[in-house]
Amino acid sequence: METIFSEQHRLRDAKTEFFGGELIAPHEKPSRAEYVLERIKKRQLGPVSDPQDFGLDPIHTIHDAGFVNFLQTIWGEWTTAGFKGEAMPTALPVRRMAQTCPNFVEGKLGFYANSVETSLTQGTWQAAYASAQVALTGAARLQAGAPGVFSLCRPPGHHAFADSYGGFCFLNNAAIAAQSLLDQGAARVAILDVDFHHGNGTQDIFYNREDVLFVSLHGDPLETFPYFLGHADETGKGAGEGYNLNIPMPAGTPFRIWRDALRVGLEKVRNFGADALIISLGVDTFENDPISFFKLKSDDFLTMGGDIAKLGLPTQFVMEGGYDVDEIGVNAVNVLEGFEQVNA
Ligand code: OKP
Ligand code: ZN
Repeated sequence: METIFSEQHRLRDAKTEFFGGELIAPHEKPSRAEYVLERIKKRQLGPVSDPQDFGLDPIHTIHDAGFVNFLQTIWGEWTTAGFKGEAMPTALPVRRMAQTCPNFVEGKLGFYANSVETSLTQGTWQAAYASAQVALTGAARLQAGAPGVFSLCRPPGHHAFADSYGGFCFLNNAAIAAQSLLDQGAARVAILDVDFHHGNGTQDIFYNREDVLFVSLHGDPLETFPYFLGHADETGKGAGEGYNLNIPMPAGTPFRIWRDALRVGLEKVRNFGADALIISLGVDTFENDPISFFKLKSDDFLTMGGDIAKLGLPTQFVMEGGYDVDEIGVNAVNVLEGFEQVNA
């Protein structure tokens, strides 16, 4: 399987993540992508290619123009204002508060944030832009007839909404890829999110649409990040009713139970009649992941890839989370190898 990868991911190299009342070294760091790339080379998974540059237009099909402009300009405004640390909001417009974007940088940060652990830094926009191009290039490969492709995106995307960032995410790579497949002629695209965390941004982006099915398997949002969205009764709205499926699971969930949920999700995708499948591939379901509470083992990721392959759909894997850096490479590449063993 071909991997699409951009060295520009390194430009996202924050010094701080707000965690437990402290500023810590971020979980979402450049070495994550390097571990995955190293494993791809070691296993000889296939060629590694640079992305093409599709520009801003496909990003604007998903994201609000004011939000994209904010991501491009916020670091300059923050340094001009004279702040010493990385850019983070202090006030957020929750429940019935003003929907007008403030003028001052600190207010803008609150207006466009959906969670506050994620700092904005020099280079974040460039890395997020490159990550979206990695996703778009993968989609183009499917369009050209590839049965499978891996977009090694970093930073991740599934917590980015049309007009907000958070949860280590800035641009929604999987959503941008799905829309580009539709714009190139696909009638229906399914997104299956196997990251430990609910893909709240992806759900919201497609919530009232019938041309994109969103299925997510994740930790119960009553107990874990991103909270608020990801409950089983969120099934879509208007024309999108029935095209959103959430399967939240409790702490300690082992692969045996998780795999049953996967079967339900894959059946939903099959009945939808998708032309293409995008996997939001987070491997933070791993038993040793530092911020998650599922119990998958490394071999389980091979099985997962095989189960996905049995659908027989053109499949784009888009990298999301996974934080136990020693194992993230093994686990991510196991999914891809499991997929290829069935597809071979
Ligand atoms: C991004 B992705 C835990 C706080 C969690 C944010 C996690 C973002 C995960 N106490 N902080 O879905 O892997
Ligand atoms: Zn995650």
